[in-house]
Amino acid sequence: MAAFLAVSRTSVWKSIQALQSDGYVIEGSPRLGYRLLIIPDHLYPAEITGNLHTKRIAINREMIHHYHQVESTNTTLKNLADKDAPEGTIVVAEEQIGGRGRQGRFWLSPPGKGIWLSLLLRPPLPPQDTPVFTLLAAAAVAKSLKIILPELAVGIKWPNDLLINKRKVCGILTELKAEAEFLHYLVIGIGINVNFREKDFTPELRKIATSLYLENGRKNVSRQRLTSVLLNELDKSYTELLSDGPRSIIGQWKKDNITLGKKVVVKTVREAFEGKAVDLNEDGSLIVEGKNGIRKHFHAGEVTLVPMNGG
Ligand code: BT5
Repeated sequence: MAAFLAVSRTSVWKSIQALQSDGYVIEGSPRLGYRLLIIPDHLYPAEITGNLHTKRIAINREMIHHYHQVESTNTTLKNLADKDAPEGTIVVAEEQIGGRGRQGRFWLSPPGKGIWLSLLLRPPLPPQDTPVFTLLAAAAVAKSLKIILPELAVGIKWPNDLLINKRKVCGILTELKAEAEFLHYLVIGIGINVNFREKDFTPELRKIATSLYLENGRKNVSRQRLTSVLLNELDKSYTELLSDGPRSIIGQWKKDNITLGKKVVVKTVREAFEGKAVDLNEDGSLIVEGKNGIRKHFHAGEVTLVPMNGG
């Protein structure tokens, strides 16, 4: 190995030690060499980039920043963005100790159990065009899950939840830095519960959340594979959005959504509006028709699906 790589034996040994301390199981035998037995399911850049064919996102290893623990991948990435990190930069972490949902709510992110990932984009669009990016991310996650686990029925609840069997498996938090007319950058944070066991959830979350492991007949799902597939899908959708506008994103979102056609209550800071979710507008807003036939467009809010006929 040393001869092949034109390095010293000591440097091979040091690298092997470093890999072992990162969780790689490597067997060594004198005069024969080393054998790689187990690759840990950590989201190391080297394990992800090999399967990428992206044009904008994570186009080289340096654009994937991996951490064992952060407060929040969104916060870490915003700091990098403020220091001019390029579009397509990714932050992934094994664990978040201050994972965030919308409006400062918490997002449970235990070590090694999920994908806690943030993506930096700098689209040449005005700030008011950004809500569609949450839909883009939700549709990309839904597509990726279909590729990896085709038997699971994943549905998108407007705007940012992915549900399986009515329980939340993924949430998305899009944050931006902008002036009135100018968007500096967007950070799209995606959290997917991958290999959570029941005990990994808090008692409250156990009732409303789920994981791919739990829905997949209690089989572990490779976080590395899912991350690569997701980055490829995000890249494809983003490229499409830049060249053709939001139409195809809206179309994909509609295909996988479980909101349209349902009775809903949309809670905003101003009101709780009840009606039927009738359509999704090109700008990503949800159109809800109230009892009196009045249609309202919602750009933000909390949707509760109201069971119809006890269903
Ligand atoms: C979200 O907020 O759903 C957005 C979650 C975004 C998380 C990602 S992880 C990477 C990036 N870095 C971050 O710090 N955040 C992003 P919201 O719709 O407000 O939902 C929050 C609510 O979901 C909480 O109040 C809990 O009830 C519930 N919740 C918390 N952790 C959960 C989990 N792991 N799975 C399912 N539900 C959870």
